[in-house]
Amino acid sequence: MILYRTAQGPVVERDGRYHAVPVGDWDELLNRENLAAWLRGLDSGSEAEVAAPAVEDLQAPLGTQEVWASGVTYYRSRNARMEESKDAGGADFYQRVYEADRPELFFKATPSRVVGPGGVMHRRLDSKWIVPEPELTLVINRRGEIVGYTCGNDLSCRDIEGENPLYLPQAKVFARCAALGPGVLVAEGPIPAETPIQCEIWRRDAAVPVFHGETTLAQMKRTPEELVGWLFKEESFPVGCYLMTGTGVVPPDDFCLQPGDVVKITIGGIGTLVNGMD
Ligand code: DO4
Ligand code: MG
Repeated sequence: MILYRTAQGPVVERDGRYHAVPVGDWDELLNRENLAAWLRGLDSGSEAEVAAPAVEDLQAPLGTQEVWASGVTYYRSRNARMEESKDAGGADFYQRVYEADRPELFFKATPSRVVGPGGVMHRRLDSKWIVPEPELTLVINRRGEIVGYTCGNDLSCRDIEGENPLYLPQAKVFARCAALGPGVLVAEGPIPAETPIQCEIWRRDAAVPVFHGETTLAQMKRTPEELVGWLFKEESFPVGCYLMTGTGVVPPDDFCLQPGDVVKITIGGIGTLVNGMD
């Protein structure tokens, strides 16, 4: 089942058919007891059926939740970070966090900094090395239960974070720095390890993408439950929160996003999140 947030209210796709969800408030919906079972049991009579939402009607599938992120959860990210920060002595601390019990967790965005499907993300103008990070994003209710999964883009300024680790918030948090969507795969069990995560970047009218990369969840060093356990330690989220789980796909070191680029992030079972760059 995929839950979409549209201008007309939440819509759930079940076995290829779409139904309006009779709870308009996204925060309330995410925090329902047994969300998956409740959505499965919704009246499937024709009166509840609606047309598939048009792409232009899709909104970022979040309410008032904060978005957090995990880092260096894939070997590919560990290597990329060690390379970008070598002049700042980064080799050691990225290797250490990759191996430590405690993961890297950082604040990524408030809802106003998040764009939805088709939204335009912002290239920080004081960065000369900005890249998308395609990340499985966990949708977590106030009880710390993973209720779903969506595609996330943790847009990152590699030059700013590589210059000095204390600049991480500036490399990560700025206007339109995160994208989520297209919908939420409602968790009816753990997400399979073989789930593919792909990223394509298209430029102007090129016939092929300027970048294509992919990984699978099996390459992630930590489990979603482990990351959520750390995030909810000594912290509470009254309406739940979203957690990006880190990137395993990094474009080559000479790659930088350009105005007009289109980033497509596809995660198996969820769909494709498409965003332009300003
Ligand atoms: O430590 C810097 C950020 C890491 C990150 O965002 C990732 O691995 O996805
Ligand atoms: Mg990231």
